[in-house]
Amino acid sequence: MALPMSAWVSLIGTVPCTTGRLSRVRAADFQTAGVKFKHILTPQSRQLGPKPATSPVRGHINAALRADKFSTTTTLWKSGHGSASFLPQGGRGWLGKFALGATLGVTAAALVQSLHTGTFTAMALKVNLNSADGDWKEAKDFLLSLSVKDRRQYYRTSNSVPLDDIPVWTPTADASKSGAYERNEKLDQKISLYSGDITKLEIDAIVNAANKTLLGGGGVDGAIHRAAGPLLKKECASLHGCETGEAKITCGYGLPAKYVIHTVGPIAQGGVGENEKKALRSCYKNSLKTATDNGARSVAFPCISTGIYGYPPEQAVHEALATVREYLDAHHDKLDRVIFCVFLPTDKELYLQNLPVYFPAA
Ligand code: AR6
Repeated sequence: MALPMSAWVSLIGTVPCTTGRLSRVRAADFQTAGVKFKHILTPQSRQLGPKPATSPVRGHINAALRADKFSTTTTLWKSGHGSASFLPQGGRGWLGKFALGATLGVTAAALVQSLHTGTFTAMALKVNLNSADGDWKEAKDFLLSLSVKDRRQYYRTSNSVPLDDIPVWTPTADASKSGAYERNEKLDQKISLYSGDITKLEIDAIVNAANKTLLGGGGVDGAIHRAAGPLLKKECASLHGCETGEAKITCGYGLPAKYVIHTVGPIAQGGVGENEKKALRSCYKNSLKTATDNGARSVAFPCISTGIYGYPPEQAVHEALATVREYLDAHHDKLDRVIFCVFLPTDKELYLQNLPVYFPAA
């Protein structure tokens, strides 16, 4: 588009209009919640012209964002008309807008498109995932409104791993592993064993083995907070902690995962009794419930409590597998994939040995 966005804004602001979809746009909405404006593109307006695959405006702004130039309080679209007169109600409908567009040498679709892109970039300017000064609510609303493809440019980590690249676990026929569980073919495509860093997974939700403060720590908790950026800690601070065995959800911010589900495992350094077992099972169950309650269909677990909290991994693996199996038996329609993300080769071996017990081939 030849004219800069601010010029279009100024031009449109001078045209009164009462009918038509554009007249529903108010300046206050525009400034406070850009996500609402994705609705500007209605099925009808889409027919007028396709959205360009890439936006030079957005590319430019993202480059600036990467360079950390913009603060969270930057407001792009303050035109000379002031916010209240940005797009006034009253005046012409589609015909008038189209005539205006024609006069300017562009189509109405181009005007709609420029508003859509402008809204997006206005919000993008407010989102700085590298600064603790930002408004986490604004960033969260914005990020959760994006498709996976659009969210990729905000990742703070490289080499993300999409769900499609994580193979499903293939049940093996091992008679020596037969246990209490029968084969449930609906589940065969829903389980994965992934060996590597959980912060790289581009899925709906990763689970964090957190502590009761939810304010970060070492181990996988530290890795998740580092990769997500400082806004994660700000949202966590608003949750007022979490009890052992419970789970709370936040945005993933700079992570490839859309959400982080924080759960607090039992401290088992003094040994494992019924309380610790129950608490560990609650971690898995409540994390899965939190995921499904929030529409997250792919979830990855680290080996909760088996690091700093000292739960013996060879015992924890049974609580993890049994709880996931039982949850999937009851709610398989709500989840597409549950990934056991192991970090240590010894944990990988434990899961390889025990997966056939809980997800048998026959
Ligand atoms: N990706 C996947 N798994 C990982 C990663 C990673 N990037 N890093 C470590 N693990 P731990 P806990 C594995 O100690 O025992 C924190 O300070 C690791 O190999 O992270 O529940 C919290 O704030 C192990 O298998 O969690 C709490 O204070 C598993 O993650 C406390 O530690 C869990 O180890 C929680 O201790």
